[in-house]
This record gives sequence, structure tokens and C-alpha cells, in this order.
Amino acid sequence: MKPIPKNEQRALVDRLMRACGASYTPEQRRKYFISGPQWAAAYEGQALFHAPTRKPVGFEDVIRNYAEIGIGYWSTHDTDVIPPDALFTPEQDVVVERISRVLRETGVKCSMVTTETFFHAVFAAGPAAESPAVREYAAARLCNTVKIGHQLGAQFAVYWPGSLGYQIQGAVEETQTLRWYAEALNAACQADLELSKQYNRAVLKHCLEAKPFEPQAEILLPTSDAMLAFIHSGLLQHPEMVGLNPEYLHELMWGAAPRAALARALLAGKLWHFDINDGYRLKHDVDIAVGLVNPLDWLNVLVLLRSHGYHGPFNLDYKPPRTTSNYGVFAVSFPTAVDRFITLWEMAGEVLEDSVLKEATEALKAGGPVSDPKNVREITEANQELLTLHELIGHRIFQILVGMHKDRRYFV
Ligand code: GCO
Ligand code: MN
Ligand code: MN
Repeated sequence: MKPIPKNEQRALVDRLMRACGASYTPEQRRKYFISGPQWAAAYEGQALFHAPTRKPVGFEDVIRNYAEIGIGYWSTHDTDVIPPDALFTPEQDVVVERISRVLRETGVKCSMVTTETFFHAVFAAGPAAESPAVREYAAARLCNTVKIGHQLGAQFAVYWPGSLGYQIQGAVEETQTLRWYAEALNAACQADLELSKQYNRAVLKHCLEAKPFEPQAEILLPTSDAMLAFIHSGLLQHPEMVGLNPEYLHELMWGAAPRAALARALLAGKLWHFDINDGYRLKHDVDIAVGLVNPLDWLNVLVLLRSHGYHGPFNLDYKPPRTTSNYGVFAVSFPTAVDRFITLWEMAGEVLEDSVLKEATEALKAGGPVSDPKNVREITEANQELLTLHELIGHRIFQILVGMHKDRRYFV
């Protein structure tokens, strides 16, 4: 192939996207509670060893592009849209008004707001640092975000306490740091109880998000399970207002089965918000788009969520790779991520309806007949043939994933 001239490259990408086919319409995409984060679309490709590869994109462009694609909801950090020096000033209100206008114009809704308590130098020792002034500032930031949430019509506030931990051992007393962190959350919930009255709205759902490593060497609340324990530790004044925002990759990163982590959150009644992406076990937070690494696992995750009636948001918390251009972020990255999610979600419905899977599952639950309930050999043998169904179930789910269940075969 000859070199492709620069001015023909977008057309090529568009043509190959059309050749992929099978995309959903914006109307179809809007039926799902899918949210696009400001920071995901605006991510410029930078990292510790990576210079940016994309140009900055403002919230107006992000929201308009989401609207066109059919992403019905938008989420943001406070400082994604308001420069730190403008927070708490009239300039903040101007930005919030500008956001409200573009949301109104496009019909996109703000579903979630979150506070950046990890990037700015003020959080070098984390949001629950020893210095009372830092802690007071962090608490004020959380309360301010809750207010912005009410002003923008959000239902959820997320807290990723990324820098709650330490690099140097012995420098931080863990119980004290956790107590201080709880104080900030208590302040946010208290502020919400007042603000929700003032704005005549329901209180927000306050959701904690864990990540096992990064940016600190040691993290005090590294998993969703740790956060469940923290919610019920007695440190929170309003544990009923606080739930979880697990992130698929964050659970995978520490070696968990994300589906099991979600199941534990479901049982605790705390699965309120879900960050969706993909990646690899025991690696850093690569934030790859949903379904590109573990589609089979993702299918199983969505079977669990569908069968338990999860109706919360699916937040596309991934980072378009630095090989994707600014144009590609909205032409390829977001529409394909959304479409893979919808495909997997609908497929999960097929799994739940599948007659082979239904019968196999029912048979396993029925078990084999046993006459002597203390006879270990009889009990073992009564179930022996049935247990082969585990592997058959795995095969059937694979068939559904690759579309073989409707007797489609891949011939050579
Ligand atoms: C990560 C985190 C963040 C949080 C966000 C919300 O991948 O590092 O998931 O993206 O979700 O900061 O508070
Ligand atoms: Mn996340
Ligand atoms: Mn992540």
C-alpha cells in the first residue's frame, strides 16, 4: 500500500468504521444508563513516561460529541471543568451556568460529580493529611462538589481517595488517617442533607471507589471490600448515604474476580454506580475500553448485574489509547466502547433466557437422589454425572459470546 496522505486518513478511518457495521443508533444507545466522563474524552494520553498525544478538549465539545454519539449522561471532576483557583469564586458559578446551558441544549444529563483530591500539589499527603488546613480544604472541596452536583442535576457523587495512603512507611498512622478521611465524608453527607433541602432534590448517592495501587505505594482502602468494611466501621455518621462505585479494572488489578467483588457489593445493597473498562490482572491502571481484553468475563459480569436488577449507571471510565487521535476519540473510541457494552448487555439477556443454560442450572440445583444423607460415597456418586454440566455451561456461554448458539458455524 502507498503512504496514506494526511488529509485522507480520517476518511479511511470513517470508511473502515462503516465497514465494521453493526453499530447502534444514537437513539438506541440513549436507552441505556451509560455515562461518559469529562476526563475520559479529554484525556490527552499523558502518563509518567508518556507525553500527551492529543490536544485539550473542553466540556462543551465533549458534551456535544456525547450527545451526537448517543451517550445520554455525563460525569466530571470539579477541576476537570473549573480551574482550582476559580473554585469557591463567582467564576465557578459562571462555569456551572455554561455547563447547564450546554446540557440543556444537547439533552445530555449530568449523572455524577466527583472531587479531584489527588492531582493538585495541596494533596501531596492526601486528602486526609496531618495538616488541619489541608483536611478542612479537602472537606470544603467535597461539599462544594455536592453543591455543584445539585446545581447540575446529578444523582451520584463519587469519591476516589487516590492518594489516601503513603509512600514512606511509618510516616502515616492508618487508623488516624481513616478517621480523618471519614470526617470529610461526614461533612459531605451533612452538606448534602442541607443542600438537598435548599435545592428541593433527593440527596445524592455517595459512592466510594477503590483502587489497589496507584498513585500511592500503599493504599489504605485498596478494594471495594475494604470500603464496605469502612462504610460499616462506625466512623461514618450516615452509612446509609454511602455506597460503592466499583471499577471493573480496579478489582481485576489486585487479582480479584470482578464478578465476585460485585456480588459482595450487591449482597450488601451497596452496588450503586459502576465504572466500566478493561485491562489485565496485576498490572497498573491501563483503563482500556470495555470488552477489549476480557469479553467473556464481561459477559458473565453483566449476567450477574442483569439477573440482580442493577439499574445504576455504567460509567465509561476508560482512557482512549494514546494511539487514538482527537478525531478518533469521538469517531471510534466512544461509539465502539458503547456498542460493545450494549452488545454484551443484550447478550447477557440471551444467557439468562437460554434453554440449555436454564436446564443445566436447574438440574445442578436439583442434584441427584440420595437415600442415606450420611453416606458420603452415595452423595458423591449421586452428583457425579451432573457436575459435567459446569463445563458444558462454560461452553454454552462461549457459544453465545461468539454467536454459535444459533447454530452458526465457522467453516474453513
Ligand atoms: C482511575 C480512577 C478515576 C476515578 C475518578 C473518579 O482510574 O484512576 O478510576 O478515574 O474514577 O477519579 O473520582
Ligand atoms: Mn474509576
Ligand atoms: Mn482505573
